[in-house]
Amino acid sequence: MNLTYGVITVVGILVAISLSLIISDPNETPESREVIIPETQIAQIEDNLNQLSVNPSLLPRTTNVGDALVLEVEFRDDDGNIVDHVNYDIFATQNSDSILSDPASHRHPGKYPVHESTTLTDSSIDIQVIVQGLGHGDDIYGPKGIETAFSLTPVVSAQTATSTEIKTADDSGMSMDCQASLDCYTPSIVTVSVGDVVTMINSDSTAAMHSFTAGTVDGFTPSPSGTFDTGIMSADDTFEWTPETSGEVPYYCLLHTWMQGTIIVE
Ligand SMILES: [Cu+2]
Repeated sequence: MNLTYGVITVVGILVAISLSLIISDPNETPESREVIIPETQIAQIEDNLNQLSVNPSLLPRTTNVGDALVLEVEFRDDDGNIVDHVNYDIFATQNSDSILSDPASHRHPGKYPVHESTTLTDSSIDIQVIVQGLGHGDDIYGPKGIETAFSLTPVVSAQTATSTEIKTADDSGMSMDCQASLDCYTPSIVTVSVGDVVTMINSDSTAAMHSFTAGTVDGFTPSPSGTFDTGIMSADDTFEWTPETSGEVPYYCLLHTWMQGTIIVE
């Protein structure tokens, strides 16, 4: 019923109701602004308010694992109308541990609390909202002690980048044997994702110099693609590359062109 909506707008401010009476009464003189609302009318208003449905809903802003839960609580009646001047308690737990406790919260139109928890783990969040009446100070009306339970599942934020290592094989600069077995680089074929970190390491125990140079080799003639190039690496030098687009990226060693590998970027 739309009557409730009109009632909501004056809840907690019964004075406002008396003002509206003044305005609507053409016989009223300025001197008699002290308007007494008939007790029956107050009782009627209180009665309406007490029957009002006040349904909380959560407006989550962040629900990420590793961050705080940040949310506000909005209230509507059964017809979907916004209910303001709501007093409420809100509590949240994770694994039975309290992560948020904001009793005696109050939502005004345009001025409302934003609740923030401690840092979230990945277990589900249990939230309890208890409506504690409408209005301010001693003028509290409407439903009290009405509990609503919510459950939220924290979101694991964007995949953390994984790191992949590619190493040069021992003796790969001295012997072409590794070419046949495709293990001059180990591993010589790796699959990674866009955004991953690929770490290239010259780990050849003979301390030979090598490179990881993107491109192809025709016979012994290299054609660098420019996608990445470590340049000549001394023993134990490392180089990091983060692929930005998907595709196959062949590479070779500048000094030993039989050394070849492929990075598959998905
Ligand atoms: Cu090499």
